[in-house]
Amino acid sequence: MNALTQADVQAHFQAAFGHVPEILVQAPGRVNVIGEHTDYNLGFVLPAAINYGTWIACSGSTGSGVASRQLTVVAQDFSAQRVTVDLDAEPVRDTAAPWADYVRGVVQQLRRRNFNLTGGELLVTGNVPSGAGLSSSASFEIALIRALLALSGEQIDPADAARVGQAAENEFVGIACGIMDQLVSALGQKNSALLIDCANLHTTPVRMPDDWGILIVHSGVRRGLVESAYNQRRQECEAVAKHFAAYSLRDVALPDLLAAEAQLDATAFRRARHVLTENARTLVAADAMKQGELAVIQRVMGESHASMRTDFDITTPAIDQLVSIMQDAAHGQAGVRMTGGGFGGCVVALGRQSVLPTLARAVEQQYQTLTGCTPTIIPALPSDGAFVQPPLTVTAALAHS
Ligand code: GAF
Repeated sequence: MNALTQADVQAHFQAAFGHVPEILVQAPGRVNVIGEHTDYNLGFVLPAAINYGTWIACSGSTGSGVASRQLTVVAQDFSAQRVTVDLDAEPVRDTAAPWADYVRGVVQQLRRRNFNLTGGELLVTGNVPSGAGLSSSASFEIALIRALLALSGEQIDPADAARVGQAAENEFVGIACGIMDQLVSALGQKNSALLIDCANLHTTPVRMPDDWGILIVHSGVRRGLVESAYNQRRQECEAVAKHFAAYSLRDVALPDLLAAEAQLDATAFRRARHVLTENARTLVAADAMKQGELAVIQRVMGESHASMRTDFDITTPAIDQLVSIMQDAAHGQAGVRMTGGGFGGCVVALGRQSVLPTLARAVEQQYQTLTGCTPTIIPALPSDGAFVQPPLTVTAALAHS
C-alpha cells in the first residue's frame, strides 16, 4: 500500500498553494470485524479504525471579503483537481468532480447545525484503497469536518462529527449508509476494535489480544451496483420492522421473527434473519475478542459470512472462494469473513499473528487460479481515530523526507 507521511502531505499542500499549511488532519478508514448491515437497523457493530486514512492539510483564507467565504479544495489523488466551494451558497451536485460532493454535503450539514465556518485552502490526499469497502468516503468526511472546524476555531463531539458525516452522505451524496464507518473513523483506538451500539451510539473499545492481528485481502472484485443494492437492502429491513410495527429491527426479537416466517415475504424474512442473528454474533465476538477465545471468533465470523451469503445475498462467488481458501489455511487460528457493505471488496481475517502469513501465502497460491481475480494483501493495524495536529516545522519536514 502507498505509504504516506506527514511531510508528503505538507509538500503537496505547498505545491498546490505556494505556502505552508497551518493544520494537518488525519482520519482513518476502517475494517469491520463483524456486524454487517446492522448499523442502520440500530444494532451492534465491531469495526476497527486502520492505519490507512485521509489526510487534509489546510490553512485559513489569506484574503478577506468574498475570498474568506470560500473553500478552495485540491484533491491530490484525483489529478490534483481544484474545486471552489462557496460557504454561503446552496450546494449543487458536481458531476465533473463527484468527490467534491462530500465537501458540499459536509458544509451543508455543518451550516445547518449553525457552525460558523470560515474559508480556507485544503489539500486532500489519502491511502485508503478506494472501492475496497474500507470506508475511504467516511474517512474523507471525518477529516473534512475536523479540518473545517479547526480552521474556524470550533469544536465538535466525535459522535456529532459522525452524525454530520452520515447526514452528508444520506442527504446530499445519496447513499443511505448507517453510522458505523464515520463513528469508528472519529473514535477508533489503537490495538482495539470498537463495539458500537448503534441505537444510542454507546461505544466500548475492545482490546485485541497482543498476539492477534488483522489481515485484509482485497478480492479484486469491483463493487458493482453497490449504491442501489445497498439502499434496497435497507428498505427491505425497514419493511420487516414496519410489519412488526417496530421503529427498527432492533426492536424485533428473533423468536418473533421466526414465528412470523409464513406471513413474511421469503426474501424479507431472510434479510431480517441475517440482521438479528448478526447482532447476536457481534456481541459474542466482542466478548470472545476480550477473552482471547479464538475458537469462538472463528465460529462466529464463519457464521457471519454464511449468513451474508445465504440470507443477505451480498457476497460474490469469488469472495466466497477467497473466504474458503483463508478459512482452510487458518486451521482454527483465525476467523475469516467478507467485510463491509458487500458485492465485492475485501475479506478480513482476525486471529493469531503467526498464522496470518500462511493465509496470505494460500491466497497468493490459489485465489487467482481459481477465480481469475487478482488479490491484494493489505496488512492492517487497529489504529486511533481522527486527529488534528500542527504541521512539522520546515527542518523537521526535511528530516522526515
Ligand atoms: C457500508 C455503510 F457505509 C455502513 O454504514 C454499513 O452499513 C456497512 O456498509 C455494512 O455493514 O460500509
